[in-house]
Amino acid sequence: MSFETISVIGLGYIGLPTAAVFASRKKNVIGVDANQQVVDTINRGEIHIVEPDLDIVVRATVTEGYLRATIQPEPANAFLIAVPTPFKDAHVPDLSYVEAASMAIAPVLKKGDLVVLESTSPVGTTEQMAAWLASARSDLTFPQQGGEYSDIRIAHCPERVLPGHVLSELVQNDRVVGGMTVKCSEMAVNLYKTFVKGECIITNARTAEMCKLTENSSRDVNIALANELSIICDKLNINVWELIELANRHPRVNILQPGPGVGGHCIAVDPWFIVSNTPKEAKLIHMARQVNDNKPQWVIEKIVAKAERFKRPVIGCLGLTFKANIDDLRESPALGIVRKLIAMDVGKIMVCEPNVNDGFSEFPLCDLATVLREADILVVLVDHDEFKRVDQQVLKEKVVIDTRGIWR
Ligand code: SAJ
Repeated sequence: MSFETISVIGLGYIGLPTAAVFASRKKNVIGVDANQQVVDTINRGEIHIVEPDLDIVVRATVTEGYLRATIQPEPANAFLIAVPTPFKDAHVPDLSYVEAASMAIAPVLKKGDLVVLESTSPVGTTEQMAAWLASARSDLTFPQQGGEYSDIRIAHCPERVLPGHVLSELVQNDRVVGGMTVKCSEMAVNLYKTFVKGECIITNARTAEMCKLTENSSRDVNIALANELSIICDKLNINVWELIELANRHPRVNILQPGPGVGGHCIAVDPWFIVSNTPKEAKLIHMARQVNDNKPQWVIEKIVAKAERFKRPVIGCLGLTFKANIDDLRESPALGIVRKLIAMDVGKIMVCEPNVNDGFSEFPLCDLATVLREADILVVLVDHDEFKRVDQQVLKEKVVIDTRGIWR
């Protein structure tokens, strides 16, 4: 199977780089997105997200005619679904985008096609997707009915790339490929081998779904331990950064770093898919989410306690993004903390975020030198490189709350 035409549904942080990488291997790629602006931007050879080098690959593949975007799905040999899987109220997974994508591609499916779900999904979503497709196309057989002889092959292959390193991780990382049958898995491996240099490891769809959720839950639980330690150490007057460095000298200990909370659209979301599936059993995973979600409030209380010593302090907040050296504000604990400080009117709030400029208008941003000069209280919320380079002499007269441990 040569996969002459590949269609990627959802051209966001995962879908667009994936589409571009297939196109860079001289595959005809049809990118599908429900947003006309996104479609127009890509067809001009431009991009709507920030990811190093992605603009170059998109411009080249659009110009050469290998990548093209459209609103309406068209026939292809393989369909990759990379749409959002957020949660609704009470942390219940919202699969409406997967359902909409399934219904959109169903009319153009034909015998022999492969459909891969890439979106991070609760266990059972791939089977649900197959059921949606089958309900729309009773003239075709799917793995749940036809087994190894089905007309359509279906697999789950979760994305695992780190924002900021997407293009290299797409190629280098191992991929877990969970087909609904063995033939489904084998076909999906053939597809990914177009560009993946890492190993493609075959399992079933449910295990592949759980594997992705486990990876991000593992990180969340480990960060929760670090965050809890930071609160304990604060009470016991111990430097948590030194403590973790020392404990990590043990050959089998590897504690992660505390911070102001866990942000981004993955680690703060995915563990809830496990909790939602198995609420009674997922005790530790649930507790870790709560520890990490409560950390911003703890930071706010620290700042308020320090502010009480002043009449109306200037509070300099350093960083807004969800982690260092990126421009992504999604689910950012730093942004949540700043918003709350402004709403509480704790003092004069000055914010420096060197990676965010155009289009941010919620409150004014200041340059680093001004914040360092004017602030009575300095709060490090993100460990951007610019902040790490600050001359520590400047900090002498200030109250410092360093949630990332960059100025130990
Ligand atoms: N964080 C800490 N302390 C740490 C590490 C991270 O507080 O020691 C915080 C960060 O500041 C940030 C949050 O956790 O707010 C998440 O950052 P991250 O770098 O851990 O992860 P993401 O969300 O950028 O990407 C993760 C990755 N998953 C794992 O490393 C297991 C990535 O490989 C996944 O593809 C991605 O989620 C995803 O799309 O699911």
